[in-house]
Amino acid sequence: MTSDPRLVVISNRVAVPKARGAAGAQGGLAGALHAALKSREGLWFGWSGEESESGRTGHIDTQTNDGVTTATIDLSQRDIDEYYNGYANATLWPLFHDRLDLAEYERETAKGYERVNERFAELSAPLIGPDDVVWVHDYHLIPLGERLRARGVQNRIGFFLHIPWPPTRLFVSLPYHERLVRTLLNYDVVGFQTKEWLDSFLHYCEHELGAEIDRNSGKVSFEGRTTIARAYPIGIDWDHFSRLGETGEARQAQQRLMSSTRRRAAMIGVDRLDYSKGIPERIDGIGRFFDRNPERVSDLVFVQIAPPSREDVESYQKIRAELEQKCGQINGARSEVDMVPIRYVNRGYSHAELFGFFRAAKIGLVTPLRDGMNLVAKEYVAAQDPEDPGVLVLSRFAGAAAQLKDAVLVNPHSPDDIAHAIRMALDMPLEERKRRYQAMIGTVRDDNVQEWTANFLRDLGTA
Ligand code: ADQ
Repeated sequence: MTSDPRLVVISNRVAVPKARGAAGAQGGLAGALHAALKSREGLWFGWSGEESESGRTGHIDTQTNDGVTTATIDLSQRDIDEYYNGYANATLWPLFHDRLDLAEYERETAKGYERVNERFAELSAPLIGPDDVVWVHDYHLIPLGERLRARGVQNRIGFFLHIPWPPTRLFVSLPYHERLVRTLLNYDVVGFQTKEWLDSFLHYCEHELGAEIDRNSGKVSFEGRTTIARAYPIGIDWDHFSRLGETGEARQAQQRLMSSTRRRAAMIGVDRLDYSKGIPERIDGIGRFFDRNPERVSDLVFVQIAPPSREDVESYQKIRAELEQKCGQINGARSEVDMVPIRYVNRGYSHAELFGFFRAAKIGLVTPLRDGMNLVAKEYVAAQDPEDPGVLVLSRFAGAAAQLKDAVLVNPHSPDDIAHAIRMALDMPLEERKRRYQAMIGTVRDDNVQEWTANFLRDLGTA
């Protein structure tokens, strides 16, 4: 018997546990939360992903699966347009990933965001027991804590932001930025992926709000309330992921990739199709590598796996078209009758298959322009053979770079830098590959998702 209080997780989407890993577009959050809930017989509340009017009438669909109870509501088309495609993914997501050029500021979508947060509070508050600990996730639901407090919820409520927190000079371009941050200070604990994002948040609180900050304890005191703000770098579910290597599915996937590339080294990229992931810039880097090293075109095959996401948002349609064009250009210029240098695949794979592909790939190319953490980087390292590990090429602008300093770190905006890193990785002697792998595997194994959950919930329990 565990004496831990029950955990209530509230996030935008709720993933049915069985579907885990199968649909890549679910992103890193789903797997992480499922592991946390399973150990505490928790409740997971959020949007079903379905469109209907039933959420407006208060209908909640409840299921218990694998020790986790899910309670989901549908959203109306207007809610989806304004809250999800609108404010969350066309305002906050680009702004928080430093893409002011893509951020749309519309009053209607801002109102829709507040309305859906209010509905989440209205429908989830009655499900929260007096001793439950509540953990709210991500940029879709920043105001939810304040809305729950307004309904008299006195429980400990924590919030974790999975994406970066932008520098103050960018963040202040958001209309009503102060209102958004004030709502955050209704949580007992606010967590960020890295110290860099935490520092940006504290900078805002101190300089724009005039809050009192204690950087040692992470305490932010404002108008009589205290919130703890800290960095909790998320990790992978090591126990689950590292065992996938023993499965037939992983071995088959590994074989499939290796036999199809024959003597060529495979290089892999796995991302949701998202402009923050730097995929077109990565393709430019590969093009530059081929231009600079034409004699090595036949040494390398690049596999990019990128399932579409957020297809109703215009910027996501554009990135898809841009990528198709770039891959087509390079393949047109560099293919032979029996060889295509870039394989671009628009679908998701299971985690076991990804494990196999990662293991088969001599180079993992993870080059986001901005990323809260990036779990693919950690999964790539976890899947390597310790006796003959591949090389991780990692953007210095991913949160993961703060922990994986022994990756080959690159500036993802620079095709020359990426081209140089690819060459270095291809030529890297076994001893150096092993040394880098050994320096990274400890943090990937030990700073795992269970540790992340335990650290956050420990602070929430004592806040
Ligand atoms: P994401 O932006 O979705 O997550 P990431 O951390 O890389 O990015 O997680 C992606 C997850 O989805 C990984 O587990 C990966 O294996 C899986 N995935 C990606 N492409 C896939 C494919 N084609 N098929 C199957 N699975 C695929 C957000 C933030 C990140 C942060 C996570 C967790 O943007 O910065 O690391 O949340 O906090």
